[in-house]
Amino acid sequence: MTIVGTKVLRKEDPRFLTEGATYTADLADPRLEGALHVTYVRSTVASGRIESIAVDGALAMPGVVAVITAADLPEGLQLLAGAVPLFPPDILNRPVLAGGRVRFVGEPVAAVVTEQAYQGEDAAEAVYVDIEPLPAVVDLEAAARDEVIIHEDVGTNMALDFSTLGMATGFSDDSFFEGCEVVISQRVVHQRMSSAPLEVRSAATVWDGDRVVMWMSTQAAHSARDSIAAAYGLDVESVHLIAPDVGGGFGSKINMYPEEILLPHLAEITGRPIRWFETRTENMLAMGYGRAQVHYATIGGDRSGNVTHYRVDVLADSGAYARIGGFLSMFTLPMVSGTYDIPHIETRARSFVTNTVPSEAFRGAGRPEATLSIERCMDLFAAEVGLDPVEVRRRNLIQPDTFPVTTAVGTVYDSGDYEASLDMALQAAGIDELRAERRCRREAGDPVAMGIGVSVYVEVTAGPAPGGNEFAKVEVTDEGRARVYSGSFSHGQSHATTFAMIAAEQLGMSIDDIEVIQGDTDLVAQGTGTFGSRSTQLGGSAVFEAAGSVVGKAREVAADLLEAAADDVVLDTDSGLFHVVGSPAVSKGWSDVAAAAEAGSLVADHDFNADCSYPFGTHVAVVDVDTETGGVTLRRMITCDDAGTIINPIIVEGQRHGGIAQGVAQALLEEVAYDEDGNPVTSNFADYAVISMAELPSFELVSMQTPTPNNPLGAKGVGESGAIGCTPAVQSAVIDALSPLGVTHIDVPMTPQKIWTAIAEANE
Ligand code: MCN
Repeated sequence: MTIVGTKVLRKEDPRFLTEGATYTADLADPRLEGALHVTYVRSTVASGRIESIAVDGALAMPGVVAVITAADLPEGLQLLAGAVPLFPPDILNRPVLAGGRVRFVGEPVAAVVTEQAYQGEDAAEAVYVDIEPLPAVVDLEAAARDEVIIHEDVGTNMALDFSTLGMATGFSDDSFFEGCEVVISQRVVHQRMSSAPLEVRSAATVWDGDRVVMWMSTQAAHSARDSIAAAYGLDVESVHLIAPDVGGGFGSKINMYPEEILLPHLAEITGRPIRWFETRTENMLAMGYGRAQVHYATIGGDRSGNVTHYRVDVLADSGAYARIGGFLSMFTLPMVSGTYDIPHIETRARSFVTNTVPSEAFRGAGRPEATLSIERCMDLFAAEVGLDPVEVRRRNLIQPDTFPVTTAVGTVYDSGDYEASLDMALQAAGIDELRAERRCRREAGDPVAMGIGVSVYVEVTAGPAPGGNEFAKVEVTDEGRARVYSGSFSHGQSHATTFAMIAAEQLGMSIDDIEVIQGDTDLVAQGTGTFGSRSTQLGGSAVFEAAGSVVGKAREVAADLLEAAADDVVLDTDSGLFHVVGSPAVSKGWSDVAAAAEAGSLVADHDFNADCSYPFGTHVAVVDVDTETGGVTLRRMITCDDAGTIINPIIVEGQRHGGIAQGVAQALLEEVAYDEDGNPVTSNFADYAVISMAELPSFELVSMQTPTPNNPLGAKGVGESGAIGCTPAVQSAVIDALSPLGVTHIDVPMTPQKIWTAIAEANE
């Protein structure tokens, strides 16, 4: 029966819509009865030396059980371990609680443990932290100049130079562009963005004898388990990590934070279960942000529109310590060529610490940056050679008959037809009519300027190269139903539906007969987690393979029942019945087979390993820009996103919608900002302009499916595509609208103020 590719409604929804979800902060598990609450005391200055911490006042407050500072922590809990394999040990590592030095506003300095959560809020204010302020460096490019050093013991703000790891080519001299008729340079800003999950961070823990039981809002239960085990010197079997429903992560909940790692210690010293959840403001002060890169990009080619040279210098802001943000350029560097056949490319990438929250991943994580820079350069190049930007793109696109193709930076794209996606998106947009309307309005001198922007993108999923692995186990129960145990962890992506669809099609069962179990390290033997749009191609393929193996075992049992050779027995996946080839009249169902099988034998697991895949597509944005106010109306957003074979079109549409919304947000609205002293000025949803439906049109989605040869499903990832393709298209559309006024570039987010200023400057 064909289930994959059909519009199956989400299995998750009936529970969400009737009972509601159970997030970590809502847990009513009896093991958490009598839990104490933790409130963190945070640094109020961006850079300084802690002179003293006075806790006596807080200890005397009602309900206070303990107040813990760095001085109270055992050796193994001083630094946050894990997360960053690329950095030398103990270099630029993040303390669990800041001791001598604070390096960003919001950094945890002390933990206050109270009977009730509200008592913690009061007591935290009574912890007096005397901090001697030091000069702060907030701006990435200022940090790169090393005038103010953030980690005195390291002596430089540079966290990582990717050339030393062989991941960047390095730069030759200026003769690189010799022979190019046209050379254009642009500084491209990729502002700091919050992933703003609706559920903020939260965790709870209790010791069960020598075992830690921990509930946590995470994207990766098994790696959270491993981090706890490493921090407490335990075997991984001594930690039971449970991820209940998670209300979004978008990259920010891949790795553990100090606020979480400390909880088992607090449970140990108090002998009580511990709960922690943060407020939205704490989340905005201390959960890792994404993007935060600046690129210096230069493009070169000839006057006929052929791009031959590209050079990009990546500066990445890792925040105060070297966490994920310090190495995200490893996802940027392989994708700098975009969808274009550019023979000569040079790259450099360095990450630097600043006095800001340590950066983490955010939807796209390194790839939106590569895309925005090359797409911006394509537009600038087209303007310089006097050709239509679509024409210049078309002229330079990688051709469909060349796949698998290796780009000048050595990345091997698996499959694609970039020009077909461009054609389909342009056709759906009605590009000729749009251009005609734009011409008329320009001629009429309409003060509301119309702009059209196009971006053609490719991204990498299941990265970094060469690829990754994920685990699944499938077992058929005694009643002839199936359980799928997945090492991926859905925190909004609907794996309970899509993984059930994959298993159902293999097993010839109804998806209602399939239960998907995930996010519990005692129930699922191993797992990597959900990020990098990896789950379908790796986790889904693991389910596919494991289910196939179970069918193989079941055929043996059915063969005995049918008194035939196993090789002659087939499973009719339409009916879910086993029969001898050519004799469907006599058959056995899953319940017959399960009853006859040795107990617990209809089970198989699979650790699926594959190369990365490269989804691609084209986004077209149509905007109206009010040249008197700088206000932008995004009129239309047309996208063609090719993620290979689609498992569930409804879910994929949802993923594309979410990604596009966050991509538009980056183009027009959202930016995490600090003042020059490092004080956050966007610490709640009143100051941080989270995008809403009010700013968005109804998206027009074009579908296209070019399977990848890298996995049996033919599926590529789709979770981040919207956020990658859309930002450059919107940026291009706004600049296109203003190009008759002489505006050639505006950094994202293109707020009304920035647009108004660009118009004013162009007028001057
Ligand atoms: N899918 C499909 N066919 C494909 C590809 C995907 O039907 N060819 C379906 C999948 O089966 C899955 C969903 O689409 O149900 C997303 O799959 P995939 O692209 O494999 O991505 P992951 O499941 O690994 O999810 C990660 C991705 C990332 S990296 C971020 S960030 C993100 C995103 O998913 N964060 C999200 N989507 C999110 N959606 C929600 N609601 N919340 C988040 O935090």
